[in-house]
Amino acid sequence: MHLRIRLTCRKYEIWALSFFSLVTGLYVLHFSIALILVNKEVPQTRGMLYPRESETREVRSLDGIWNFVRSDQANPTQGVRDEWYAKELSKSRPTIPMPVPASYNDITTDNLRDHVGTVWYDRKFFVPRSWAKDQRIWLRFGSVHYEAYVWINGQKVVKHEMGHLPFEAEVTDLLSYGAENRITVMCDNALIQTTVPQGRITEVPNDGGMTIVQSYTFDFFNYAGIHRSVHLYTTPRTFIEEVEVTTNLSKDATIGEVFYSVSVNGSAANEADNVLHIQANLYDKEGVLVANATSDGKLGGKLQVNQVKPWWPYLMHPEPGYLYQLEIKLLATNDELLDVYRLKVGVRTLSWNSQQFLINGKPVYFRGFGRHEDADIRGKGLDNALMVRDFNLLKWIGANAYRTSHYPYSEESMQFADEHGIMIIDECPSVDTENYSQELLGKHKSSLEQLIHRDRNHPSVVMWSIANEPRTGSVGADSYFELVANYTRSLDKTRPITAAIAVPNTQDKAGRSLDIISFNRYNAWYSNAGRLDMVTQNVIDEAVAWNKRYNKPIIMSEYGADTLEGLHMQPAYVWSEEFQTEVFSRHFKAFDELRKKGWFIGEFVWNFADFKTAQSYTRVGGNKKGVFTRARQPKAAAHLLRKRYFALGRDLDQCSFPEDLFTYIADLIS
Ligand code: GCB
Repeated sequence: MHLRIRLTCRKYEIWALSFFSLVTGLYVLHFSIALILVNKEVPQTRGMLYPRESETREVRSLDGIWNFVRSDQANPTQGVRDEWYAKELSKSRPTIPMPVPASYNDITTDNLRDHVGTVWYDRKFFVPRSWAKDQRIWLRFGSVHYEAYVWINGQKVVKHEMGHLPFEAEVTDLLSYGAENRITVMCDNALIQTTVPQGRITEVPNDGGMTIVQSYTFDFFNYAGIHRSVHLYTTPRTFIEEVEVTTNLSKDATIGEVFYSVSVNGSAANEADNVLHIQANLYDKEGVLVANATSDGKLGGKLQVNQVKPWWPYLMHPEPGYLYQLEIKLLATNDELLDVYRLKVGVRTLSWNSQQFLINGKPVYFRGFGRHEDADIRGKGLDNALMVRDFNLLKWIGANAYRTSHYPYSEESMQFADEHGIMIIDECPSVDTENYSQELLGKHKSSLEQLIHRDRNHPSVVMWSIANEPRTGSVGADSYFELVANYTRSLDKTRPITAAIAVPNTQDKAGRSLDIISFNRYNAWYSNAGRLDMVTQNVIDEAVAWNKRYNKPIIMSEYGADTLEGLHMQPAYVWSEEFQTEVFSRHFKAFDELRKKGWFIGEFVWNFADFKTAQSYTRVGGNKKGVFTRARQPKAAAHLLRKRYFALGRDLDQCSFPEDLFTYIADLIS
């Protein structure tokens, strides 16, 4: 096994000077000042359908309490050299209990929080005898941050680099059937200049000698561990490995089309006399069959839905988030049923031009949030209670969108967004990207490939965000982002591409490669702190400048102010609830001016809720720019924002007001 030992920072190769661009059959070479980037192929994801039971599939969760060991920081590869995976972890080191899924950082009372390097998990589980018959067994992780190495019964299974994205491997031949098995996972949280996101590892003196320190410029805590569920699932020998769905609507939105394409894995797919085919059935919410089709051997086709109910965002239609169920049956030549997989499908179209972004032909105005997957104790661990609470709050406040800042969120939350009509700007884990290099480019592209592969069928996903606050003014940014954007487009042409940019528009080199420009700016906070009189015109001027430069739709993807709940100061003063409320209000004024111009298409508050960051003197227990506290209770500004989001909903989308939107003050008629 090749293990990255990253106790010292790697050296970066800055390549020769040139302005030459060459296209060959395989490569596109981009040469710019001091950096040459080669557009190499990246590995393509296969399979990874969300684990779902059906008459041909079983799913088992391995979530629960696992055993846990942290490696010695100065000796992160010891466990591999000493083969800790060959037997129970407790035979090599004392173990502690660790919940899965959860970040490990905030579970114990010691300094595990700041551990850098590898940690180990293991647990035992039974595999039933019945699974031995004519099936294949897959082991799937929803996400491990950052890098994972997995063994079953001491045998190497899979290695995966990149947090927040699923990976899986077949374990059919590694399991003992009707017997106990052991799974071992080593997880490495170290971030360096060629990981996504980037970080730095340095060795510095401390009171005990030398210690290893992880630093990063992004503004959220580098939580680590097995963050999402671990599943074992069965498939038949020949099974549905991939399903890709796209949809279309007739001009009058009465007829829907669902295009499906299926890939199959298994020996039956290669038998000359066995032409596999697909029976595709589409059911509405009541379970009524509304369309069906049988494919030829190409395993793809089209379903036509008359009197279709399109997928609409929340508050844009009385019945938002309408989903059909697509049933895919894989059949052999003799119509023998080989496999069944079902998924939800929303029928909608997306389109965009230099002014607008449209869904089902109707212009969209985004009113939303930047968010984090973050909570006390469990960190970034999947938590259904928190997820459902967050969606209740999103709907209470009248939001119709959020950006998955600054990494892909759980698959469960993507499904929830589909159901509730919340639009998602789906962001890959590239945040604060700098020091562009060939290796980084490969990883960045791979993160987008994995993200698009995972999320391409979600109607809620309306845009890809290829980065947050990259240093797009620096050398190499132009060709780097052109390559990243073009690669993203080559994977999905149905959605526009954006990035949340923070450099001044005069310095930016990435906007030309995007379809929609998003910018982050903290007027009255990081610039002109406390000056509420310096917000509105600055926001207007900057948005206008971005539009003028690129002639593309503009979104303000972040604005806000840190706010300590319960701190009140009149007149408004930084950190008080009054100040956050005022900052929002000054932005609203700017947004309303900008909306009149026709190309300003959305406002996203930073942040939905308070969240944890690395320790610094600018952060009091974390970033406090939440409209909700970390415990998901509203600050004063939440009530103001709610009135605005519903007012926009009524003005633009003719939604009705909730009864409790305005508190009774006086009977003004009498
Ligand atoms: C930003 C970043 C976000 C930070 C935020 C802040 O521009 O995109 O990750 O948390 O500023 O509050 O500083």
